[in-house]
Amino acid sequence: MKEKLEEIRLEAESELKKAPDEVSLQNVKSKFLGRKGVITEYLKRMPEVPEAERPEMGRLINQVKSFIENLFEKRLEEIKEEKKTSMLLKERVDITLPGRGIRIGGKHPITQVMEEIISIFERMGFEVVEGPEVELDYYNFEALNIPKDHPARDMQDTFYISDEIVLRTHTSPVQIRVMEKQKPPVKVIAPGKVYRCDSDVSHTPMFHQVEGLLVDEHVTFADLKGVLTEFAKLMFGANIGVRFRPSFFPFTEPSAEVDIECVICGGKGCRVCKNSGWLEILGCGMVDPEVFKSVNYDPERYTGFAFGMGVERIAMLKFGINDIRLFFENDIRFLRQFS
Ligand code: 2NL
Repeated sequence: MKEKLEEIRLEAESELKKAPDEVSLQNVKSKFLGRKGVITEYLKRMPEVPEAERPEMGRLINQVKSFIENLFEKRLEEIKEEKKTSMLLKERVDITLPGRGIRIGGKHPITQVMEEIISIFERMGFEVVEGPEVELDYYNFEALNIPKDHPARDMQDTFYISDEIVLRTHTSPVQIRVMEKQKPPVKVIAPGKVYRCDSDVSHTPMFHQVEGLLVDEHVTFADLKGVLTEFAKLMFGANIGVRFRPSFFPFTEPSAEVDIECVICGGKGCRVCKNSGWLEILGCGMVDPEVFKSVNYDPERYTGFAFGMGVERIAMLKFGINDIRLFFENDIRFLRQFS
């Protein structure tokens, strides 16, 4: 009996030590100590043992029982530890690998060019002014000497909100509002969104404009030429050729358009400049006396010059882009090239 118990103890020891996981360990324990376990069977059969031997027998059985229980607990701890170690190995993170990095966004090319234009005129002493995009017909047309039958007021170009209210077609109305409130000297630029009912490779229903206005006593066309030549050279490089070409606007007299030497062919003639060697960048002129009359400025005392340019057009020339719609599609592959 004693020998048999020792055999059982050795068998239990070897099986417990070999158990690879919690479930099989539990099964080994049940096999020896469970309700139908080997040790339990021994305890049940105690009455068969001669009375004198029972205390000794009970002691031996309990010894084997607590041996198995202890070994079970020890092995259970081991298995848990093994499990933890293998989890840690499996989930190991190589902290020496370089990180993925965060992609920092950039300013939209139109914003960049807009800010560059504004910065050039600010350095020359112009002040930035803003105004409403939904504007009265009076400020957008009437005060600028654009009569009711002028083609620029055509239903085709202007978004009408009602008879008297429009989406501004240029930022000039901002400058009319400034002149209404303030007497000369005036030296402002008006950047912002403008709207025209037009859409193709070079026109979008909304685009950006920067207009400028300088009014004082003794302002001449030479001042206009000096300021705008300087602007063209700061924007497109000190060596760029610049020319002033006569033009017409209802709100300026005389009027001109400013061209720069073609940035693509250098003036030789190409597809972009339509073989002329020149590219138009802005329109300008001396403020028409009719405009001064509508803001109660004395046209005998004051003169001034004004100009206007499309930001998308400047950006297209600067970056060599041939389709204005790219600015509005927000394709990340296009935009990334500017950040
Ligand atoms: C262009 C031409 C121009 C003006 C805008 C202006 C404003 C006032 C009075 C007189 Cl308040 N003129 N603005 C003058 C000449 C040309 O813009 O091609 N813009 C994209």
